[in-house]
Amino acid sequence: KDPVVAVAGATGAVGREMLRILAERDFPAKEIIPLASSRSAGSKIEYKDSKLIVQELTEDSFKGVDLAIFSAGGGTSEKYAPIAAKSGCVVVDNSSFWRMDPDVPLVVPEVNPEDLEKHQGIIANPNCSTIQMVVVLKPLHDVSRIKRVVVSTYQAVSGSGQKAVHELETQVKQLFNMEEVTPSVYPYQIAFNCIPHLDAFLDNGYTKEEMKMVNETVKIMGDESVKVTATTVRVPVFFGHSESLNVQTESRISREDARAILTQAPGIRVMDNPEEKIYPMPLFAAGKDETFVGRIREDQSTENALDMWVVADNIRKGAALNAVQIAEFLLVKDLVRVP
Ligand code: A2P
Ligand code: 11C
Repeated sequence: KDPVVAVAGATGAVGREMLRILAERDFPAKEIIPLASSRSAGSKIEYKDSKLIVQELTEDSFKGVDLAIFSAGGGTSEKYAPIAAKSGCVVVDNSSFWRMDPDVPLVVPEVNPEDLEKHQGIIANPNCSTIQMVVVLKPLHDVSRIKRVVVSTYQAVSGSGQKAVHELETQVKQLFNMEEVTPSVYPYQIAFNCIPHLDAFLDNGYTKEEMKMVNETVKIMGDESVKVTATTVRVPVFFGHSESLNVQTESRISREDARAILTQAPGIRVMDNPEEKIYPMPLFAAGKDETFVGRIREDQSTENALDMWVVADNIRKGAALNAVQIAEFLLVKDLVRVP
């Protein structure tokens, strides 16, 4: 029997993409219910050939709902995910709120789908910058254990939601018209700038976004010995996060072997032909499902390390697609039920 599916945050950047992906992949749902705040209740949202009416998210929203995908902010997930699970609805949550809870699996289907078997009603979708990194790390780790990763990110404004996409668009127009720019989502002008500050700073000098990459990677890979250090940077790109990775392994993996391993791995497209100017870029990764890898080379400065450049659509694989893939897996394995 096909499940009744709710999408909480259906009017947001990720929620809209979730609906598009559910439709594109013809997700077998008996009914799709778009939920958002009272601000957008009653508005219409397209799904396949029909228009769905957005409903206000309330404590009663999950009666008769089998599966809910949330992307409406951490506070909303904190409050409503347990209410949904209690009423028998399995939640796939895109916020950061439940990710590090030991009872909540944190899943990237290409990496640790087996963790879904032990869900208790809530499943967490990792941070976008973590997802595209672990998709690439896992197949290498399976060949030679990863000891250390140094990552620097170049993250698109869509990671901060619809308002931030609008802010970059507006600032570019204003600057071309010689008008003054007033930042609102970001602490500084984002147009023609790079901001090394995503989310709040912590006492250790890292930002929350950077520590998500450290802690989530260990949980997803199921290996505390994988050490990660991250510098996360916001860049004036609309869609598609890029990452420079330096990956140190226990034994040597040659450039050719790395290409072969990654070519065979699920969810990855190797785009690595420097002579032909072929390498991944957000310009081409936006709107695509795969995680793209290129500029693969052995690190000349040390032993057993690889450098590479990884790009993925942060709203698709980094959020909406990964969540829908989790939902598909739950359905196939008959796990759309709260134990
Ligand atoms: P709304 O459009 O009604 O404000 P984004 O990440 O692009 O900013 O989108 C956030 C999403 O989360 C939107 O769909 C937004 O709905 C929804 N949302 C935000 N706060 C709440 C809330 N308190 N209750 C329900 N939905 C919320
Ligand atoms: C960004 N990674 O690009 C953030 C957005 O924990 O889900 C997602 C934050 C999260 O701004």
